[in-house]
Amino acid sequence: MTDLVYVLNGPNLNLLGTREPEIYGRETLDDLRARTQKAAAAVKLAVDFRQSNSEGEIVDWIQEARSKAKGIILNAGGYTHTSVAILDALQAAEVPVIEVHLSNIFRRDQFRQHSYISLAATGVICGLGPKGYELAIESMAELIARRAKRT
Ligand code: CA2
Repeated sequence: MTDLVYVLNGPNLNLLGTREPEIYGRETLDDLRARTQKAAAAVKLAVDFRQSNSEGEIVDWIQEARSKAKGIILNAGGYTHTSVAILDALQAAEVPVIEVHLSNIFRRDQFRQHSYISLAATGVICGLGPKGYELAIESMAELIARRAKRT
């Protein structure tokens, strides 16, 4: 059976492609979804790609991933820098987590340079724009394959 990966996107990422192209590029969230699904098909993964502006909904999806998915790729948007609740959910999820950001958060405001999410992440990709989602998919496929060999 094809392994399923949750690709979760946080607040304001639904605005992609409409404003701030100098920071976030010109691709829309739908473009990003298509790109991610294509990369997943190439490594034989299935993707459930979602976006929410609500912290609680993201926590619910992470809890759901524990039983439904083999891994989580997460761009938590602004919650990256604030959310202990999302960190707690990730730490309970017991599946590999890759944190992704379109922009290089270390070249931006100081408050963006700390991530709660990173404490639960196997790896972090930032600053590479939409390509980062493809790289996250490829790396997740390897993490899942490595885990399957252990069991
Ligand atoms: O670089 C990233 O992917 C971020 O996670 C994006 C978040 C930001 O708060 C993080 O520090 C870094 C913000 C997403 C907002 O997206 C917009 C897209 C277009 C127009 C306005 C906002």
